[in-house]
Amino acid sequence: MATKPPTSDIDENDLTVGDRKKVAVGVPAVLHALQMSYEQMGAVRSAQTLLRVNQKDGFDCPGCAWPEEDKRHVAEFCENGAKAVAEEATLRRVGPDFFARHSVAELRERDDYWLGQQGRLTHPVILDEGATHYREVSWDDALRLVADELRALDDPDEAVFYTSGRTSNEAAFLYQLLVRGLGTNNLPDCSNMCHESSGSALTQTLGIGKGTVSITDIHEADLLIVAGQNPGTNHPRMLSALEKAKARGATIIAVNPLPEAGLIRFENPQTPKGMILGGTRIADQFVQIRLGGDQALFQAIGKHLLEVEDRDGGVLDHAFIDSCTSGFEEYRAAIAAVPWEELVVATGIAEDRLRHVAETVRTSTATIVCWAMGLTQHKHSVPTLRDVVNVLLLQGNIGRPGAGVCPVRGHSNVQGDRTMGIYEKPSTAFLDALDDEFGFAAPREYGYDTVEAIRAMRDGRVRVFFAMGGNFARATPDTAVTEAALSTTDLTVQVSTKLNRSHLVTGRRAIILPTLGRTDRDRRGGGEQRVTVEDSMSAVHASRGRLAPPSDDLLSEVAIIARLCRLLFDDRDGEDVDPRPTAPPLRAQPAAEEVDRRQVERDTVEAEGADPVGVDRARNVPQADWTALENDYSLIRAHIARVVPGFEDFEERIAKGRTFILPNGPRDARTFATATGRAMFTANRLEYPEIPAGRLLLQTLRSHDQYNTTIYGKDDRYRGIHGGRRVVLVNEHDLGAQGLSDGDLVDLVSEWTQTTGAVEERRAERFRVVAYPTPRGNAAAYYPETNVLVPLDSVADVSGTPTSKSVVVRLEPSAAAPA
Ligand SMILES: Nc1nc2c(c(=O)[nH]1)N[C@H]1C(S)=C(S)[C@@H](COP(=O)(O)OP(=O)(O)OC[C@H]3O[C@@H](n4cnc5c(=O)[nH]c(N)nc54)[C@H](O)[C@@H]3O)O[C@H]1N2
Ligand SMILES: Nc1nc2c(c(=O)[nH]1)N[C@H]1C(S)=C(S)[C@@H](COP(=O)(O)OP(=O)(O)OC[C@H]3O[C@@H](n4cnc5c(=O)[nH]c(N)nc54)[C@H](O)[C@@H]3O)O[C@H]1N2
Ligand SMILES: [Mo]
Repeated sequence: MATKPPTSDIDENDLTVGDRKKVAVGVPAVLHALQMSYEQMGAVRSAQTLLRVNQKDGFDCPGCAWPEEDKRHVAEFCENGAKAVAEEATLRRVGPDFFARHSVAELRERDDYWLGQQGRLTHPVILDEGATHYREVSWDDALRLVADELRALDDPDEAVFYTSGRTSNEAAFLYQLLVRGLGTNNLPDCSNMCHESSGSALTQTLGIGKGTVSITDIHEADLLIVAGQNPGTNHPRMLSALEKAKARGATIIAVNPLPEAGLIRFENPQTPKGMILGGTRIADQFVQIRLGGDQALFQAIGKHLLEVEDRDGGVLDHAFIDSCTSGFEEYRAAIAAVPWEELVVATGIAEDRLRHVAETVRTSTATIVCWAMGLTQHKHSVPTLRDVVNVLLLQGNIGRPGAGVCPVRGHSNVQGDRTMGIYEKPSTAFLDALDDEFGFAAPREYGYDTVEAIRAMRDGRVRVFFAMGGNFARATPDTAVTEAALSTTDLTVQVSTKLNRSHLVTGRRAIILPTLGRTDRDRRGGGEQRVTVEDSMSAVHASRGRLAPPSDDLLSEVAIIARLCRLLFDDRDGEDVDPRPTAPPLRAQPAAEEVDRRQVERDTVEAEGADPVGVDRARNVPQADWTALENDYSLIRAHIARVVPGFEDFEERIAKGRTFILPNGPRDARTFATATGRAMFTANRLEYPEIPAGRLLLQTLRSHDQYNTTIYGKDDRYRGIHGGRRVVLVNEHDLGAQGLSDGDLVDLVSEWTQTTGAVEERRAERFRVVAYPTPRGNAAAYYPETNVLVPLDSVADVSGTPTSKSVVVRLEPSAAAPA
């Protein structure tokens, strides 16, 4: 089943490399976004759509999770937000006729760009066992088949339910309920590959797995450190906030192996000044760090602060350290023991430069550290982020204006999905509240995260793989292993908006369930439905699409899950289910006495210490009026309000375009729900990657023309690369040392040493070498083409996140014949 992913986008003749851009955004960005919108949507729909992005009665941009400013611009979108919208609101369609024309085998030869360009999915389709083509199937038959497969499992842990971060709060909440109602916590999500390291480090040290700043804090900061992040491409609206902070006198330090355009200069297309006068220089200091050197950088900053404190005093916030933190002495001792020479080696930056950065931190009155994947996707990411927290704690930079931690999230609702319980390691408090609300006993045993799910499939322990969005086959590491793993299952189910490779790497049977996106109008139960999302700064607001959906036959994510719940939890004797959205509820809410009876049953089970999984599964299911929930999402919000802390009066608080901010102990009151009840200093052993002689450390990153595995085009304008994606950026001195020159074709071969000492090799063929100002010993190439090189077992300690920014490779002259 698993074949090599296609390499048809290698086109050496089209690929050109020009000058790098020093300015991000500006007029070319606007033109580029509009051009793509027109191509996909036409002029009228483009104007209708783009004007509604992130407006108070509009829809949440499906692009990134950066918050909206309170005073919205008329056009509150960025180039890449506009591309994300165009990609979803496209007028191109993939219907049953498309699948009749193209076999799965043929589609598997197409690259990600081609697949995405085909348009929106319009009908449920099924790939029968042994079939060569998907064929149309009714919603009823498709959902019944899924329910039957799930019911037939020997053990609910034989099913895995993935989530990508575009799913709304309402859909996410219902989805996790379905999964726990079945009896498993196998809820891996994209976050496992993304900000899991942030969550792990922040939960331990601050007692909350989220950031502690608001957009106002960004504006009011005195110093912003932006580490391991490329906002010019991935969070362009963040540049406006940084510009505002700068205008008020903030200093900005960019920490990155690459001189990314957005960090160097930025022209704001939303202000005439930005267009005409040539923009702001964003970063005051650019710290060109070695890949994986950030822990050393933050240890160096902490070391300098402590040294100056010992000498002159006046550096530390003693009142805060004494009253709000634990572990300070252990941290101080550990940092004192780290030699400066080692910090210099790990960062690749001279001691006086490191001290200069640290002096900027010392003199700052309020510091925020922002970060993204450059800090989370390394083996030692969790200790790195704990050391970020240490530095902030020294000066009391948590829980006061203009200060704090700011992990900048990826997907537009990835943070909300977690808040709604999409998590393989749910807290007992959450499960208890869920049990009480729905009268059942949710399983307590932790489920699989993304990497564990792949291992379980590989080892034949999973029969059904279900994905709520995303592109699992392409986003995950070790492509060959993952594709083989997926194909061991009996059934793969994808709820998707657009065609992608995960539809082509299937189990024995496969089903695609097309769904509505953010921009689509969602009419159910006679009314237009809204959904809600949470941004990177814990602000919750409603989102409502206005466009006519790509086909009348689409169901929302909520409707799909509600119907599955009905089939699984109500229809246990196989009675017929009326699919009409306006149908009366099949059953009323359970009577109060009935709920009480179930409560007694559950208490008995718990008192006897039995595993809830041992409960009679046929009776231990959540109780709700699924049809009513399907037809009125405010009823789901009413459940959320009773289960999830911070959502009290949910419906009222999102009325009329209002936004509310979820409670955040560290930010609101300097309260820390940690093991010590205080913000925790931690002593972390210094780690940094070792690069064997003659090898390079490869980071896999995003170009300017993609949204994760969705490829918008083949240009990476700011980095000067056009017409192709199979490039590897290498320092020119490393090229010289290896006898290679700019323009050569090479294979990338990753080398991974197993715990047994055996060395495994993985190969990605035919990449054009580009001489680029990355630190010596470091290289960069695009994801997802290079996922094939990331070993499944190469994950971050504690968080289990694949080490996508840290892959040891060697370059070999390419032997393969031209494509
Ligand atoms: N247009 C667009 N927007 C997006 C996305 C998209 O694909 N396209 N993806 C969304 C998602 S899911 C996410 S998670 C975010 C991702 O946002 P980013 O994290 O900005 O995405 P990457 O391209 O992975 O960029 C990583 C950055 O970190 C730097 N870096 C790599 N390794 C290190 C290191 O060891 N130390 C330091 N200091 N820097 C390092 C790289 O040079 C690069 O600038 O963006 C979101 N927004
Ligand atoms: N090597 C390497 N690997 C990485 C990374 C890296 O930097 N390097 N980054 C990692 C990160 S940060 C992340 S977040 C993951 C991303 O992993 P995923 O979230 O799995 O991948 P996406 O490409 O965002 O998923 C795109 C697909 O989602 C579907 N989709 C889009 N909108 C909707 C919607 O509203 N509803 C539904 N149901 N489906 C929708 C479409 O069918 C589309 O094809 O990849 C990770 N993998
Ligand atoms: Mo992400």
